[in-house]
Amino acid sequence: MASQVTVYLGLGSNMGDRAGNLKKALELLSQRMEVGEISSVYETEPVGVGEQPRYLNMVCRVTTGLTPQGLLLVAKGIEQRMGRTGNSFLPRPIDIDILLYGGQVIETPDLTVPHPRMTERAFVLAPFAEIAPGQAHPKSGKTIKELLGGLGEVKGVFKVGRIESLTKQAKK
Ligand code: PH2
Ligand code: MG
Ligand code: MG
Repeated sequence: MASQVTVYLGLGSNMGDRAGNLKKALELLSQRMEVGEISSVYETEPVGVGEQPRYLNMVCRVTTGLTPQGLLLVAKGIEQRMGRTGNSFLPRPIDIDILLYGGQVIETPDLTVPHPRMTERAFVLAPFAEIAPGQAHPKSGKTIKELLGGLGEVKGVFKVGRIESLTKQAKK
C-alpha cells in the first residue's frame, strides 16, 4: 500500500440543496479515498464575498495515498461535476478546500497548504475543532482549538446538525 496521509478537507455549499450537496460531495470523495470522521454541519454567514446566501460548512478527515496535486485534481473534478463554474466570489454548489495535508507546508502556484485563510475563519475552525481540537497547524504551531480560541467571540457560525439527519427526508 502506498503511504497514507491524513488530510483535512473543508466543504462549503451556498447554492441549491446545500445539505444534499455536502452529502453528495462526501459520497464522491469516498469513492476515491477513505473518509474518516466528519464534523457537524454549520450554517455560516458568508465571509469576504459580499452579499450572498449563507453557507453550510463542514470539515472531514480523510486518509489517502494521493499526492497533494492528485488530491487537488480529484477535489476540482468533484466541484466541476457538481456544477461549479469557477469564480470563487460567486455562490457555488460545492467548494472543497485542502486545509491540511499531513504536516506539510506546500506553496505552489495552484495550491497553498495549510489553507492560507483557515486561521482566521471561524466557519473552518469551529467544525475542525469538533473533530481534531489538538491537531497542530504546521505554520503557526498552534492547535486548532487554540486558533479558534484566538478568534475571540465566534459570530455568524451556527451548528445545525449531522449531515445524515439533515438529508434524511430530503429525497423526493
Ligand atoms: N468560502 C469562501 C468565501 N467565504 N464564507 C463562508 N461562510 N463559508 C465559506 O465556505 C466561504 C465563505 C471562499 O471559498
Ligand atoms: Mg473555500
Ligand atoms: Mg476552494
